[in-house]
Amino acid sequence: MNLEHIKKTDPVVAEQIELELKRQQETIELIASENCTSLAVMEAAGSVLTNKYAEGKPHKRYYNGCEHIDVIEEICQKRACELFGMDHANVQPHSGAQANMAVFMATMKPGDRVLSMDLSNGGHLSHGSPVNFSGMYFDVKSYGINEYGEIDYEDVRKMALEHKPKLIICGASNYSKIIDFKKFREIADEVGALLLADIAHIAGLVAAGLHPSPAPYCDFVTTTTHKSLRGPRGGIIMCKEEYAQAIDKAVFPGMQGGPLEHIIAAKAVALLEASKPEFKDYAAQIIKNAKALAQGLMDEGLDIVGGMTENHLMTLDLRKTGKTGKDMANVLEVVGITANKNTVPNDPQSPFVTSGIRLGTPAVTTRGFKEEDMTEVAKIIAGAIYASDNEQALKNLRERSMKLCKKHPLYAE
Ligand code: DSN
Repeated sequence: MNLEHIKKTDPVVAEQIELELKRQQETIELIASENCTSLAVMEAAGSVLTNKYAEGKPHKRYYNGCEHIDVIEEICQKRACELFGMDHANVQPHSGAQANMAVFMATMKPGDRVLSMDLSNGGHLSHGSPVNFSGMYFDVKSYGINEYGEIDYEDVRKMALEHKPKLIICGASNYSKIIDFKKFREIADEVGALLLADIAHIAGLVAAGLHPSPAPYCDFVTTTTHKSLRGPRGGIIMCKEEYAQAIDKAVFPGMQGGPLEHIIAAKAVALLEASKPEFKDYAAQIIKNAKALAQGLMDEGLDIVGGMTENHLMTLDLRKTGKTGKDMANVLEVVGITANKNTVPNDPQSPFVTSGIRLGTPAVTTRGFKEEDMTEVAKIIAGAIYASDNEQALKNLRERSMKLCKKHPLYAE
């Protein structure tokens, strides 16, 4: 990776970038929302487009000199609509949370009611958590998951009938089962609610046709672009044509100023990559790897919330081991595996401690890990949890994880 200029100008920052590259190369990344984007995406993100102000929409800007920016942003919008089968795309949101915020702003007034998945059951902060704008300004009712780790659609229906929300949100940041968008549509129709699918986690699987698409059923679809979709860090909102104007107005001038056109160019590159046959193979391997990891962990005697995963992620339930998510995520770091602590349903621990660890396979799949590698990863994880106080055992496990990293080099060019 070429850092020629920054090394001269700012060696302190350059050194940290190099160290971060080394960290990524030498650790097994199992944070379910992370990925390793392509060099092509990074070139776009690091391009001269960062210099340009382009408030407004293509061909309706508040600044001159946007002729190339317009072409890029239009290409990005078109690629998003084609890939996900939606009428309209706004590719300017800086993040998934801001994409969701814009949908709230476009559809509701403060105090209006929303029905969404509870954060501790796998939802997202921006779907109505009390500490987030969504929970502060809107009246939020939440559904959760049952003992099988699944959404109970009958329960969602009952809640919708009781609370009559204006907006229903489906989509999660920690849910390992297929989401039935059709059922959500039926519930939304029964109570006259609008339906938003936040597919941030599963966007890559949806793009590859390996998870049912929300497009036929949802009024709005939001996503981040940096998770399983493997693009730059950012967000996109897609919607039915009738909501296009309201969404565009909510993003700008409602919430944001100048769009990050270098990131929009990188989103365009990632969307093109995601439309290729190789990406379908990649997404299929993400799921195979997740299943192999889940099976490996269960074979080692560990519990997974809801049992076998159906997508790219799972939550390890540590309750019967007597260990916490916080401690075990730190132990995994010692053996060269990065993951995050996560609550499990009815968690006796606080959200800062937790009894679970969320694990996902998009990033390791990008590196080329296959099922047999995931079985070895499962053994390393189990070994670390069972021998968390044994320094020598952890050292040996670190050597095994390093061997896997060397077998599948990252950014070696
Ligand atoms: N922080 C993301 C995740 O880890 O799932 C959600 O925004």
